[in-house]
Amino acid sequence: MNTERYNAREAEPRWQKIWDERGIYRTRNDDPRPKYYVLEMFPYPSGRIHIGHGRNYVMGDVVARFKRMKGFNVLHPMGWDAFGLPAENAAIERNTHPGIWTYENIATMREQLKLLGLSLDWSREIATCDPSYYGEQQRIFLEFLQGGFVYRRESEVNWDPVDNTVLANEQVIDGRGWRSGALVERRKLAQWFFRISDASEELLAGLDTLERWPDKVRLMQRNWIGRSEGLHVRFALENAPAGLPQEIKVYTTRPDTLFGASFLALSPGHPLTEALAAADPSLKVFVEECRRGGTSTAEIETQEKMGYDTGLTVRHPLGGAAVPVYVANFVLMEYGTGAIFGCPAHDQRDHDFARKYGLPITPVVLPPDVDPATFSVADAPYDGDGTLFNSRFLDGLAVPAAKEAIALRLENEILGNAPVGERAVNYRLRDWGISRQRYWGCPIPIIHCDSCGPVPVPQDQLPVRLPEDVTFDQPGNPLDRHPTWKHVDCPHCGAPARRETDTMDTFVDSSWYFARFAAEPGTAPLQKAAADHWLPVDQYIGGIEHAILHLLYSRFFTRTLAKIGRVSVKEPFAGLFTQGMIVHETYKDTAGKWLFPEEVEKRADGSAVRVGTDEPVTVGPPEKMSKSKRNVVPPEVVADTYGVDCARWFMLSDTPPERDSEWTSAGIEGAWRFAQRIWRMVGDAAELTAPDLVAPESFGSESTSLRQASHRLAALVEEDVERLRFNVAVARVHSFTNQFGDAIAAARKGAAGEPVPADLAFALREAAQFLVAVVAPMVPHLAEECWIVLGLDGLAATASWPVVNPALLVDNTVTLPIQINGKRRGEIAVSTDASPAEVEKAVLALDLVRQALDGRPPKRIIVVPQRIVNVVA
Ligand code: ANZ
Ligand code: ZN
Repeated sequence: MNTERYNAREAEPRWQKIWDERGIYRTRNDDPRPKYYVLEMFPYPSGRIHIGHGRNYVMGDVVARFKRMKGFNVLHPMGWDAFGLPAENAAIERNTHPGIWTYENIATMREQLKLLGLSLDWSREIATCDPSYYGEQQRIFLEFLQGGFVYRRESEVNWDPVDNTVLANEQVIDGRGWRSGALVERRKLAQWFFRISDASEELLAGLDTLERWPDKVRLMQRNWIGRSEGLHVRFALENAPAGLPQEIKVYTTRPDTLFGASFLALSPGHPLTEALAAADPSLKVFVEECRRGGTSTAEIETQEKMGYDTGLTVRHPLGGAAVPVYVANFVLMEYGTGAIFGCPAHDQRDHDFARKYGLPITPVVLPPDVDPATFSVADAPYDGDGTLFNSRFLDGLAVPAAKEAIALRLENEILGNAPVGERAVNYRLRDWGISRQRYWGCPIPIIHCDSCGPVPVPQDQLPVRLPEDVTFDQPGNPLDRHPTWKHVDCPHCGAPARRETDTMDTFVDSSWYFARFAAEPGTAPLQKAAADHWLPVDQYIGGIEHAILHLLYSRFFTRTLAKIGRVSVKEPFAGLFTQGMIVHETYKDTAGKWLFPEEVEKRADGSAVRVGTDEPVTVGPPEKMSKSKRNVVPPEVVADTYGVDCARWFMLSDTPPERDSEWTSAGIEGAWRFAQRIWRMVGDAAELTAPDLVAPESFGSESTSLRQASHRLAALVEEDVERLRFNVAVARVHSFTNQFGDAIAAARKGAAGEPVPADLAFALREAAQFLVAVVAPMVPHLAEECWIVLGLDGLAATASWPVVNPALLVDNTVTLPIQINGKRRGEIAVSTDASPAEVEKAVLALDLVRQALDGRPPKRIIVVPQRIVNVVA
């Protein structure tokens, strides 16, 4: 018996060192085994990690270790999403360079991740701020540019008029600059864009092939791409000044509501608005007012509706009253045609607008089973299905039929020499603006020349490196202020020119890193053969917060890389899993200050106090672990107490992995007790049996049922891990240990000095080995220790998954009651396919039957197959 308790603190670093020295997690591309690529979304090096960050890495690690045991050549790499704004903010605060802060954090977090015992191939580690990485990204950018996937145009940015600088969306807080507090304005700036909107249809269609993605994520992407089918409708202007366009084209998805139209609205950025504003100073003021406030969609959508009556009117295309034309702040220039017709009775925004400006609200869709005489939309619009009314030839039609009827009619109506209506498909997805007016990012490799325009930096001058000698003592982009960096000669004509001082959105950095990991370390960052070998990622794991942007950009990037011949695969992630968060109670002292869990002591009566005092602590409900609320547990603390295996086990237990899970000290203690239990049982089995047992000829029912349990455990946990149902796998291990424990106790009792019967000994050994192998992906350090106790060769980390005997998976015994002279006397377990003669023989051999017969043959014996055995004595 293992009399010593399992000492995780001593064992864990020792095994980590051994794994490291033997390089067992180092992956080679030329390994002939089938490949398996498991990846967790790489972290942003923001400082330190806490145990809440660890859950997805541990899940990925279980998969990686399991797949290795199943004979795959597993790629499980790690890197750093290292560019971004927080590093610049830290640089400002601490007066250092963003790179210093970033690399310090990387060093800390790397050690912390190593503490978790993750089976990562650290030789492939990358940081996106490394010039070898971002240099390749600059090459890709230029290839995209050449392929027509990148262009430059004017677009709005958040402008801080006090600091005279562009702000990122996250630097606009309640419409004000985060440092100056000034009201933010929108300004136009020439910026670079990726043509992701051209890929809308294929990105949408591709979602259907991603069968191992959560439905929820696919739906979110579908909504984000936002395909809609509608109609372009042209309205003739009645009183437009000469020299201006004489019509307005709108996009609508509800052409059925055309007879309820009570106004048209143009976007403030619409060309007609701009033309009108040139001659109308108050319209100009209005447009400027609309420009105020940030550029984020959320901000635009929550703004109060504002309109400006242009005095223009249009004719309704099917006759009727003239309709006024407004400029309205809620109409986006970047969607549809930048102009709409408003139907206040059936749309909330139009309703708000009509109420504010006193426009008519005419209902044209009647809900089912509602009396038109009492139906009112005065207080709220109705946007559901129904039947058309107040709509001439559409009256009586259901909404879908009415859409079709009016589309047909308008397609045949002529204005000028073109149809009034034309069917159109629109996507919400906008092109991806990648220009950022920041230092800590990948420089856009372009040189601006007054005569040649934007010129690509020649290949042999890549990478364009960030200058090291920059200052953050003034607002704005240090690249722009740098005395020499941007001044270069034009690669075309040699005239003095300027470097592009914008850097790329950091989402670009994370859009191809999974392809970088495919290349062996020290080689070119993006290699077709390597990428084609490893991609797609078989299992990608990360937070739901990346359901849209990161995953969509990566899909677009991969498809575009395929189009320019850099990779063959189109979809980067074949399987996706979005894990839940780890939550923890929060604690506050009497002054309302947040406390760390280790500063709090729970009393038996349920109250909480500050450690070593009587000062009461207020306990708040579990919330996402976060530094700001101090409800975090550092991995070091766990490693020094229970060991990280217990943390790993606890993270995988109880809660389904997609749901949030609460970290409690009771939970981690439970994991610790469980680790000790496995340790004891494995020790017991080792003590009761000899290593290298040979399978006996036959097995009794006791040993057979233990063997069945062992084989079933391996088969079921395999299925659970394949489906990432870690909590179910853990529950199966628990129930197996109950049966295993009973078998050990029975063997111990029966033994009393005698050796354990050969069949049971074999089954006990097998059970111990199966148990250790099955838990090895989850508690890898403990597994190594048990491996030694069992006298097994090599490392648990490089062992194979147990070979399951399918014959032991079918439960092929049946228990038959035995009646003697009509009275139930006992039972017998027989094979389900035993013949009646075999059953008869087995029954007659039983002690209880022999005693009842007392040496005489039975008068009669009746075997009812699968049911009962009757003996007449
Ligand atoms: C008339 C109408 C009546 C509309 C009604 C809706 C309800 P989706 O489905 O997302 O494509 N729209 C069109 N272009 C717009 C723009 N640039 N800015 C703001 N709104 C715009 O939305 C299409 C609907 O959004 C269109 O259908 C249009 O309003 C509005 F009872 O036309 B609808
Ligand atoms: Zn030039």
